[in-house]
Amino acid sequence: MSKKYGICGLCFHSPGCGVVVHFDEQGKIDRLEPDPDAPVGSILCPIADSAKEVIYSERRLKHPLKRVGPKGTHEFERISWDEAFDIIVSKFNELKEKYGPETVGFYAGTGSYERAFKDIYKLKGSEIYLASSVLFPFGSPNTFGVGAPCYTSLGVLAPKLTMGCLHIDMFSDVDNSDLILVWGTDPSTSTPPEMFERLKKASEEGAEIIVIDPRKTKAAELEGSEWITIRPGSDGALALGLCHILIRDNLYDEEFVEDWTLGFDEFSDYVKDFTPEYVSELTGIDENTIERLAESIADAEGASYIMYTGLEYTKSGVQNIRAVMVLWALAGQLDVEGGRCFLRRENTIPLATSRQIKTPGFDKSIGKDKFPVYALYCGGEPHASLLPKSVIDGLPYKIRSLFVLGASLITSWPNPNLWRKALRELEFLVTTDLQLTQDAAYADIVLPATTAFEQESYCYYGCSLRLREKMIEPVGEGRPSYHILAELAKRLGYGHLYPQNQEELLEYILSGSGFTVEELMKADKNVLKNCDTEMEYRKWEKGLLRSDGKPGFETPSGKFEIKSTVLEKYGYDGLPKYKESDETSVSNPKLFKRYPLVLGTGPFKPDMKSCLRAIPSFIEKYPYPAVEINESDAKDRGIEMGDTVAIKTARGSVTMRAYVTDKIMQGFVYAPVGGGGPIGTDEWKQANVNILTDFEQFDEISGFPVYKTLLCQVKKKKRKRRGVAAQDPSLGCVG
Ligand SMILES: Nc1nc2c(c(=O)[nH]1)N[C@H]1C(S)=C(S)[C@@H](COP(=O)(O)OP(=O)(O)OC[C@H]3O[C@@H](n4cnc5c(=O)[nH]c(N)nc54)[C@H](O)[C@@H]3O)O[C@H]1N2
Ligand SMILES: Nc1nc2c(c(=O)[nH]1)N[C@H]1C(S)=C(S)[C@@H](COP(=O)(O)OP(=O)(O)OC[C@H]3O[C@@H](n4cnc5c(=O)[nH]c(N)nc54)[C@H](O)[C@@H]3O)O[C@H]1N2
Ligand code: SF4
Ligand SMILES: [Mo]
Repeated sequence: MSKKYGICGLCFHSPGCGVVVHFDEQGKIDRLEPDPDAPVGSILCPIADSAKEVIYSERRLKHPLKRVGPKGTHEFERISWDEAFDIIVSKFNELKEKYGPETVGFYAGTGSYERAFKDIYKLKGSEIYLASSVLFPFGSPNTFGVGAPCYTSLGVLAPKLTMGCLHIDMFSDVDNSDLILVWGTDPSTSTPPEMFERLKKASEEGAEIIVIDPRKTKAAELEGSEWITIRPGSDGALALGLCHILIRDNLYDEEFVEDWTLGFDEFSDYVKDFTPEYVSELTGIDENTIERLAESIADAEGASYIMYTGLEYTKSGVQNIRAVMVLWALAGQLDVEGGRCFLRRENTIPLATSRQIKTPGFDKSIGKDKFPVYALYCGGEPHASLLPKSVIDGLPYKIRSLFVLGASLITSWPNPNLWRKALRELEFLVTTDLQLTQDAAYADIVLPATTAFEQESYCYYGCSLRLREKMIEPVGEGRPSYHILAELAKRLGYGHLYPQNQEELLEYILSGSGFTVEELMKADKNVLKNCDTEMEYRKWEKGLLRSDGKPGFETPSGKFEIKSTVLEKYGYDGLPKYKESDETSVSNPKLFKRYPLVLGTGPFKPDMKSCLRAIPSFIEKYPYPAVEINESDAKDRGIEMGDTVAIKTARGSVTMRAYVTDKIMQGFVYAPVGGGGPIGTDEWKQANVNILTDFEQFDEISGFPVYKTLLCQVKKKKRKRRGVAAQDPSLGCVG
């Protein structure tokens, strides 16, 4: 047995937890242990316990594959990497010649989050990483990504429009806050696990923790915490109602408003209607609690929040998040000790961007008209929700081929049948993954990727950067995604545009950072740090936020834009206005009669999407998907723990088991994402939750589907679910 210090390579959502990797006699990874001295790593998430099973899983793809069976099946034969690249390159060139380069597209999913991959293939001019420039030099602007249904609202659009910065340019100073709002996120199960540890510490030290969530997550069980249930999707109304109280009672930061904001008077007029009474009706929270919450936020010696997808997946997701940002600024909790703060720019390691590549044609980018603000901040990235229309209907023109990397379109987007149809319609599809996906059933070529344990790279933690050492050789013939694309670029004739190996990569990425590769190699645990500049607060007053060094914010007006000039320019409401989603008890009472429960969907957190679905310890613990339902809703329906139930929406029905609990509010049910793939138990394979969601309901700014506030009914099923026959065979016997 030997061991080595390194970085966990199982998930990329986290900035990379430091681990001690233990190897067995054959040099295989045996287990992981936390490394508290690493930049992040005092605790590992439960997924880390499964490292060995994931890395050496039977279901890992080990060789490139070529389709031999009909589309819709997973019948492939093994081919070499050379053959695979030859086929891909000749097909891409053929399509380029026949129909134009823009008809070949790329899609990057959450499996592409590895840091070097993100930095090297980032689109020039984009504020986010979730796409790839690899086909830009080929001539195609059509690179899609999982930023279209995830993170961009919170991470880019809302903060950029309001304050001119990104989510990652800020932090919540929870270590110093007296009050912490946990708003629409579950840090106890999200990766990395460190945030929940910090919350625990805050609660032990006497901080008040308020959880605004229709589910009682673990944060709501910490000492000194309070659980406020909210009617799903009404968070924007709550934020506006809290602003109403701050303005009504003169509890807001007048000086800030006067000197540094744009649109306060109009906003103040708009929120006049959001009285505690009205907001109570909309949110289901009683008036006293709303009053008390506003006072607490204004009075706290440092109030911060953590927030995520609970606010993103409604019709006005971006605006709701903006409303919370405005609330924080009005309450004087922006950039103060214990508040929601801006990072000091001096405390970062600036990574190189000079080799980033610009879209070859913003005008040909699909979706720039429908989601112009998304396109603006994402370097012209087309919005992936428009992909099926392009492939199936040729609108605005036909995409004929896709290279999909680390994604699962059929299980992650609403309307799986539409995506199936689109993938079937493609002339040529490549998927690249650790395992077979449902999308691969339509792939012509499947490429095997590696976990990050099998590759060299680096991890970035803001003010520090750490080398990622390869821990083991790739399993089978797997290759890191980064290298697969570098080789693709080379074979398409422009490999020189991307670093082709680790030396070139590090040399490039550190150029201009003030550090050298030699320093990185020599540093303790290969960690470079630049964290010494002291904190300063209210940075807008001191010229610490804008690139020109002037006071103010990096927005078009230089102000904190309560009313966004960019949104107005593109025809949206400038103010953070609240809109009901299309399918709620308020907006569609008729439908509510037929579907009287609110459906929320979200990642199944014991898994990392579907990575663990095939491994024995997961199957033992979670043999089937379960929908959380409140005890009284279950009782009304004669449903008991573990019963097989049908969840129905206006779109369709999905079968799961019932998880009956008092930790979810009455009227709300919560179903896991990730079923519907080709791996795992039959019950998981059949439970694609996105049969229930709606492709036609989305946030108008970000284009994000409304994944969390739809109407449904849940009924007990007596019989097991079967596949639906296309035709009833008994019909032939009638008469
Ligand atoms: N272990 C693990 N970690 C992951 C992932 C994973 O698959 N596994 N996925 C990663 C990814 S891609 C993402 S995007 C993040 C997501 O990270 P989170 O957003 O923290 O994920 P969820 O656990 O879905 O938390 C959302 C919370 O919002 C609540 N909620 C639902 N609707 C509403 C609403 O209308 N209002 C309010 N206030 N709350 C609401 C839900 O009950 C839930 O507790 O997690 C990442 N981390
Ligand atoms: N109904 C509903 N749908 C949702 C959501 C919801 O809350 N409700 N959440 C949305 C969110 S937050 C997200 S992020 C999207 C996710 O959407 P996707 O990213 O399209 O879906 P995943 O299932 O996460 O697929 C990730 C794939 O990456 C693979 N993978 C993992 N590691 C690697 C690697 O190193 N290299 C490569 N090449 N592949 C790898 C995995 O095996 C998996 O097949 O889904 C969205 N869909
Ligand atoms: S959050 Fe879990 S899986 Fe992700 S890097 Fe940390 S320990 Fe590994
Ligand atoms: Mo996500």
